[in-house]
Amino acid sequence: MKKILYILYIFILAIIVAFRIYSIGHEKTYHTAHHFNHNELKISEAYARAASPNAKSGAIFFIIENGTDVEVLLSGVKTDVAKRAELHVHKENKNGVMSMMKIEGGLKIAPKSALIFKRGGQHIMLMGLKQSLENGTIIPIELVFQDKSAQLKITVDNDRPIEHSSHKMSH
Ligand SMILES: [Cu+2]
Repeated sequence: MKKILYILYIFILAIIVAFRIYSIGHEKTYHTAHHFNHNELKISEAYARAASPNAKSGAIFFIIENGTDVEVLLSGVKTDVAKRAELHVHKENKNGVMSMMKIEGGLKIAPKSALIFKRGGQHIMLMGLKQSLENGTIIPIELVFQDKSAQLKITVDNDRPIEHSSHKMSH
């Protein structure tokens, strides 16, 4: 009888250990897949560009990840390098012509998710540039959220190729 209890005890212990190992493996997969810093907003792959050295407007692109558990509203952008900075999106009208328009009311970023600002998609538009956007120039911008703001320094990279749609979040 004692022997049976002993075997049962070992058996239960083995199940607990096996489950623990499984959980650890599972957790790891989750973290790698999401690549979030917990409770943070993260900006990556940021760059600015202009169509030509004399252009009066330019644009900024990046990926913004919301690692927090709450929805975040990106309500606007401030910068000293242009008269105006707006959140823009490219949209196709009913005649099939692509044009840009201002995103009214800001952009919501769901918890544990990301928004990609890219060429031909959402971008930050710089209108009325006060300086030319030469490669390597660093532009200070401020992203404005509901209750906080983030100061960023964005490098101009006019030679950056257009992002592929298969862009992966991990880097
Ligand atoms: Cu635009």
